[in-house]
Parts: sequence; C-alpha cells; structure tokens
Amino acid sequence: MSKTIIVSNRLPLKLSLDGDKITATPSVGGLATGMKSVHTDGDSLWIGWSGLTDDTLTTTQKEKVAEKIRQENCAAVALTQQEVDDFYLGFSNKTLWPLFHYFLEYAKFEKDQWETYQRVNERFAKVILEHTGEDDIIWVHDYQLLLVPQLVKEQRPKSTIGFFLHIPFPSFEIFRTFPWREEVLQGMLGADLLGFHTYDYERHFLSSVKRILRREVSFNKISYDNREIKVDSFPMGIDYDKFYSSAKQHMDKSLEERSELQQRLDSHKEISGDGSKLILSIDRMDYTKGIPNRIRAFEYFLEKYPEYIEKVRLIMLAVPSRSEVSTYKKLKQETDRLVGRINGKFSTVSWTPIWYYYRSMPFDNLIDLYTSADIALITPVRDGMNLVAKEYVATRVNGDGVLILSEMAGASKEMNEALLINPNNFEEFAATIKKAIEMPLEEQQSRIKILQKRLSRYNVERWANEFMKSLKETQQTKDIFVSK
Ligand code: ADQ
Repeated sequence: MSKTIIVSNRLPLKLSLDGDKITATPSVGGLATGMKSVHTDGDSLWIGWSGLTDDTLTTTQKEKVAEKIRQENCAAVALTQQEVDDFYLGFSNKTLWPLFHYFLEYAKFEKDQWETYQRVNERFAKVILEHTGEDDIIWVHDYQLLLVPQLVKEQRPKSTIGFFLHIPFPSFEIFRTFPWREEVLQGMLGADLLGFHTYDYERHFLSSVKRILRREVSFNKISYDNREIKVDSFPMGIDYDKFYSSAKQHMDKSLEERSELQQRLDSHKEISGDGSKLILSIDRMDYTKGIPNRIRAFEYFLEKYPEYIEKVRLIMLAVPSRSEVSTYKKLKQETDRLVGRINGKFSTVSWTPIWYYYRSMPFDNLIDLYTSADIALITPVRDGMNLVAKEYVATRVNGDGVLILSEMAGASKEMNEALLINPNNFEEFAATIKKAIEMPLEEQQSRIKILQKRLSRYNVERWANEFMKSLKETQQTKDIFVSK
C-alpha cells in the first residue's frame, strides 16, 4: 500500500528536553493543522528537522529523541548548529526569504551558505529515500527545500512528488537577479505538481521557467525531461470551525471567567465610551509585514482626523521571529522607537494610542484579541497568503467587524469584501481606517457573511485534500505520458 510522506523544514512537534526526559507537544501552526487530515496514523510519515541540534545532544538524548519522533509517525533529519546557521538562518532567511518577498536590498548571496543549503537539501532527500518506496506519494513544503524534488526524482524517477510554496514566487525581473536561478528552478521541477497560493505566483514561476530554462510551457503544464509537470494555485485556508467555535464559547464566558487580557481590552471601551474602537494587528515581527509603515500610517490618521484621539486604539501584537538575524533586530528597534514616539506624542491622562505586545500568546488570548477588535488592520508589504486575516473573519460570530487588508497579501485575491488598500498610500490608509470606523453595522455584516461562507467552505482541510487529489491525478497522467 502506498504511504503519504510529508516533508517540511520543521516537524510538527515541539520537543523539550529535561535531562534525559523528552516531551513532545504538537505544533499548532497552520501547516500542522492543515496536514492533520493527510497525516493520519499508519499510512503516513512526516519528515523534518526536530528543532534540536545534533551536536548539542548526548547519545542517550539522541536515542530518546529518535524514539519519541518515531512514536509520532515522524522521521528526523539531523542538523548541526553550523548547518542551522547557514542553511536556515543563512540561505533560507537571508537570501530566499527577502528575494522572494521583493526585498532585494536585504538578500545576501553567499557561496558558502548556498553550499550548505545544497548539502542540507541532499540530506533531506536521503532521509526521504530511506523511508519511502516507489509507490509512495511525497509532498514537500516551502522555500527551505527547493532542491529536494529533483534530488529525489533523480534517484527514484517513478516517484510521485508534489511541492507547495508558502511564500510568493517573485516576478521574473526579481528572480533573474538570483545567482543560482537555474539550479533552483531545476530543483523545483523534480516535482510532478507545483502548487502556489495564487494564480499570480504561478504565472511568475511559469514565466521564469520559460525565460530562464527556455522550456516549453503550455497553459499550466511544463514539458521537462520527458515528463509533464503540472502547475496550479491552491489558496491555503484555515481551520475555520476551530476559530468560529472558540469565538462562540468565548462570547458565552461570564465576567468572572474573562482573562486578564480580556478585562484590559474591555477597559478601553469603558473609558473611551460610545464610539470607541479597537483596531488589531497581529504578525510575526518580520519586515515583510509592514509594521513600521502601519504605525506611521496610524500616526498620520490621528493627525488628519484628531476627532478620533481618545476614541480609537491600535492593539499591535508582534510575535518574536528570527531575532538572531540583524535585519530583524533592526526592525524591532525601529518598531520600539516608533511606538514610543507616537505614544509620547498623542497620549493623554487616560489614553495611549498604541498597546504594543512583543511576545507569543496562547490560543485563548488570540481569541480574546480577535473577538474584541472592531477592525483588523492587516497590512503587509508582501505576504504569500496571510492567515491572520482569515482567522479574524472566522471569529466574528455576530457578523460585525471590518477587515482592512493589504493588496500585497495573497489573501486579498479571495477577500474582495474586505477593504483592500495599498499600504504605501497613506492618504488611502487613513481614509480607509476612517471608513472602517464609520461603516454601518448592516454593511459590516453583509461583508463578513460572504467572507465567512467562502472561508468555511475552502478551509485548510479542503486545501490539503485538493492538493493531494491533484497530485494523485498526476500519477495517472504520468503513466499515459510515459507510455506514449
Ligand atoms: P507566516 O508569515 O507565519 O506564514 P501567517 O499566514 O499570518 O504568516 O500565519 C501566522 C500564524 O501564526 C497564524 O495562524 C496565527 O494565528 C499564528 N499566530 C500569530 N500570532 C500568534 C501568537 N502571538 N501566538 C500564537 N500564534 C500566533 C507563512 C507565509 C504566509 C502564509 C503561511 C501559510 O509567510 O504568507 O499564509 O505561511 O502558508
């Protein structure tokens, strides 16, 4: 019987070590949730890095970690600290991440890191080959593993391989600047099915294949090395029911059951009175998310419409991310400085314009934030999809609330009923915040209702199932193509 193999940089587990005692807690991220239906007991295996570096573990710890990982239907790819530095923090996050998000000025092209990236991708391929047979279906995820499809296909030509990119694929004019552009495209073309969040990313990819590799592309098919490769878009959804039902339970909580955070959020409405509004933003602290831009735009809004001083508050949750990388350190400093400046400039005795949290929060607190926010302000300068925008909509159980969403997020392609903005246009930004504040309840409800209907239908389980279905179809076409 064929198995399904999921491959991602990180395993869907968080391992913690206390001497020789190992505990594993499942990850709650979008990918882990989405793959739940695919990663069922018995006939599937998840391959990835455990998050623990091999050179810091004792032999007993290594054995225990391996056993724990096996019990969870997973297999680990071992990485040393040096490899994590050069492959993950280095090439993945200092080269591919900025390049694919149009931050050319941040992209570092270092030969040593590229070599480590190749070596680590080879190690992933080796672990895949050790754990799979000819008939297994392999689904590789994201930009850390762009070379894996080809490395596996070369060794096992009959295997069925899917690849999904969670970040944007940039336009040809950006991608052509990349020194290893041919190698990366060839690496990806080892797959039988290549999936992207949006049609635009798919189009950019096809254009690079045509112009850099000079391959024949017809509609969404590529002829390559005697194979036919399919390219398609699969917009990732969320676990809609989980967010909706958690929000519903939250609404039923009595005053005594409310969290400290919730009480603090409630206090804003009590102090600011009628017409007061909470605006929420949640992101990883990443330069692609447009955090400094958002703070400046909010400042401009308060200057332009001073009648909202003491009425409107921005709650900004930034989750620490890649804080070892210098561009992220600088971003954090800039954010701290901007929040300080604006709070210093506008605060009154009873009101501060921005409440800023730099930390991760438990799921229940995320729900507190989503359900309390009258407006969600999701304004990345570039984002593959953006699940936060979708989660906010799912928690609006009363149908009220307004989503302001950047056109530069992949999610904007499916969320036309949101207020879509170009985050670099401050006039539009400020006017849209005003429009959101003043939007009549009936209009809010009609927009949210349509969005909720779409999100509940195209949830994350459906995303995973549609990708798998399309990947299995390539198995059949492959047989026909080969026999021609
Ligand atoms: P991310 O850049 O991480 O993902 P996003 O899609 O917004 O961005 O997902 C973030 C997730 O983290 C959300 O599910 C959110 O609930 C969760 N989260 C945020 N803040 C949290 C907090 N404080 N505590 C706990 N959880 C928190 C990348 C791409 C995106 C793409 C996804 C999926 O950059 O564009 O949408 O992958 O493909």
